Amino acid sequence: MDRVAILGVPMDLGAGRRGVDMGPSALRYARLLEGLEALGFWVEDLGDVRVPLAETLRRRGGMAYLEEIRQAALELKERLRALPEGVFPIVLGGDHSLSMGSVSGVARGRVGVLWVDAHADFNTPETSPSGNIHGMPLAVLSGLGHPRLVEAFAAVDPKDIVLIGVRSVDPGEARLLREQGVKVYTMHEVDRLGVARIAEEALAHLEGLSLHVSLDADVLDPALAPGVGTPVPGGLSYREAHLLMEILAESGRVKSLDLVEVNPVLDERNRTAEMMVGLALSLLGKRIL
Ligand code: 5AB
Ligand code: MN
Ligand code: MN
Ligand code: MN
Repeated sequence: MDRVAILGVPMDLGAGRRGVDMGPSALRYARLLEGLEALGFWVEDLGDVRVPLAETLRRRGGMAYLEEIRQAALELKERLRALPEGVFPIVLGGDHSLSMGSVSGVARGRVGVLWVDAHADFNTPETSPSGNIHGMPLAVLSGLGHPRLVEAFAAVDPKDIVLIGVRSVDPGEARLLREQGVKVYTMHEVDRLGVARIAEEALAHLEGLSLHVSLDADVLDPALAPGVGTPVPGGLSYREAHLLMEILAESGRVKSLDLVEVNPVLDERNRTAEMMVGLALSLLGKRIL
């Protein structure tokens, strides 16, 4: 694996606040491509998936922009499907609803999903307190939720999912996670067990599977990464986040990555995007020595 493809999804239609549509620009500006090249990868930036501007659309209640989000995620899915085998895709978001397209696009047969996020993103229209679709992608991928999304994107066995860094879960969502047998490491477990043990357990839990990492910027402590729309205190430290990426890199099993939910409008001098780029480089093998 020495080729990386970058694909942006400038979408904020699934989020409650505007601005994550600028995430792909911020991540590129933080020199992702140059960093990857310095690691020795042959990198191609494939540009952005087309996403309509919120200003040109009418918002319709809960499940707002359902069809537009579906269409953008479908385009992402098709573009990932079209990549030659062995190319490592990095998808730049954009709100987390895009991961319906990224995970289903890379899932050739069974795939293990590492969802690294302050939130579980396991709501359905019935359990969601907000109606925002970026709180639903992991449920949709597991086959739960709005039929228009499930028929397009259901792609994973919930038992092949591991959540890490969680500290904000809605009541109905918690029940669904338990029912579906999703493996969840909350911040409580991060504090008790440490990230190294959790990474090793997660790799063992997903034994034999190729892995997709979906990294939501809000898993980081908001003091470190203020550029997110749904901050929750008590997140991963710089060191924990890097160690997690390094252990996953050592496994050699990660085949694709999402960098999502970076909101430059809420950031301080692009530091959240810079942090995310640093983590991506660690996941792709960057070492101190
Ligand atoms: B993110 C919340 N659970 O459903 C909801 O940033 C927040 O992709 C979802 O993790 C956060 O609206 C979605 C309250
Ligand atoms: Mn998320
Ligand atoms: Mn989140
Ligand atoms: Mn968010």
